[in-house]
Amino acid sequence: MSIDQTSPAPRVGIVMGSDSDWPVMQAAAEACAEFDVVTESDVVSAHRMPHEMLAYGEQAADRGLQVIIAGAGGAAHLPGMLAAVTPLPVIGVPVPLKFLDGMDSLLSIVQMPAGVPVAGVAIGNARNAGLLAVRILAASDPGLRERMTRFQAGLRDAAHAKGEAVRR
Ligand code: RP5
Repeated sequence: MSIDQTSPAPRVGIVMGSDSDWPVMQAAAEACAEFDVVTESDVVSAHRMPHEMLAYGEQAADRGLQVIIAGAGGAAHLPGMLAAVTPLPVIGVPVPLKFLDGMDSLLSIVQMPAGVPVAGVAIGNARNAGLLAVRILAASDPGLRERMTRFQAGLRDAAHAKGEAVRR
């Protein structure tokens, strides 16, 4: 296998419990790509491949990752278990499944014990997870912070424009 030494190392790891989560989770990768933040994506199931999942979390920081985004549906233990073995910030994405509308996943992700934080976004809102990862990186990256500030100005302008449409 040849290694492409020209491609920048990923700063954000995006993992999920199953490939069935990808239609939701790809929005996180797309949000990071809007800011030219390099990501890697993979399936790392807490329940079906627990040893690989622990290895991923244990090695993530040493591999150069700075933030982990973890999505799962149902009994969504992946974000919390990764947070247990990495010092990196972990953002959990509750993926809605056929039953319970993602409430099970949301509660699994946010009800973490004191000392082991996982940041949470709304059910299915992987885009916000990507944007939060960019903000975390931007705290120590002035160029990225400037781009995030411009992005926020765009949101403000869009909201103003919506007001124009209804203002009387
Ligand atoms: C969870 O089980 C996964 O994160 C996924 O949301 C769900 C269903 O997985 P599949 O049966 O589609 O592989 O662990």
